[in-house]
Amino acid sequence: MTSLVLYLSPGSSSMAVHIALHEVGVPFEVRSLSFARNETRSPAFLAINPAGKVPTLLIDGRPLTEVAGCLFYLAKRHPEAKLLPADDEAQAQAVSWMSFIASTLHPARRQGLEHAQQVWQIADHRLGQALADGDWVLGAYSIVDIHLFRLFWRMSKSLNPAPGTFGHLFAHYEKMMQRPAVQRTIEAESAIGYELPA
Ligand SMILES: N[C@@H](CCC(=O)N[C@@H](CS)C(=O)NCC(=O)O)C(=O)O
Repeated sequence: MTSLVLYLSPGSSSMAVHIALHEVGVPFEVRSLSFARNETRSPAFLAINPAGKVPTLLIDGRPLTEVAGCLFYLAKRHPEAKLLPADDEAQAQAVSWMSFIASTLHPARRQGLEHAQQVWQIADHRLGQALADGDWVLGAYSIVDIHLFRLFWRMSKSLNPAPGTFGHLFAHYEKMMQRPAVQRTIEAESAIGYELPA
């Protein structure tokens, strides 16, 4: 059996991979790193991931980094979990969404509130178009829903949304919160303790 070890910090980007591991239902080990104690910058961790970032997933000891890479691996390795539709165009949409989430949405808040609100409005509009074809971003539930949810879960309060804005994102968030894999992840990570900046 493949050995999986997830380096995480509660509530951070690694939460998406933690949710996917619970969705897939395979055994895995968690190693939690403290931002407050600078553990992502320790020589031991930098030897595993020179970028000093979580998530880092060890697959039989080999490191895999970046949320999108880890989610893609878990979905492909465990097709029975149905976390990625099989057809080429849907997979290209998954890459498109996860690139947009990682490169545009994730860094947006650092560029100011107004910029963040603008890009999240694009995300909300794009999500509204996607949901016209089903309950989830790609029609069927997938790793894209997990990636998008984790970032909105983290960012929604600091976006200071006016009432009635981000309607598609909030509806998606509520649906995600019903999933046992999401509930188990939040339970496990809150038990370790959040150290996220406000
Ligand atoms: N592009 C990366 C971003 C990962 C990332 O920014 N991780 C942050 C937490 S959200 C981190 O590990 N920061 C620790 C540090 O920079 O020391 C991904 O998608 O995985």
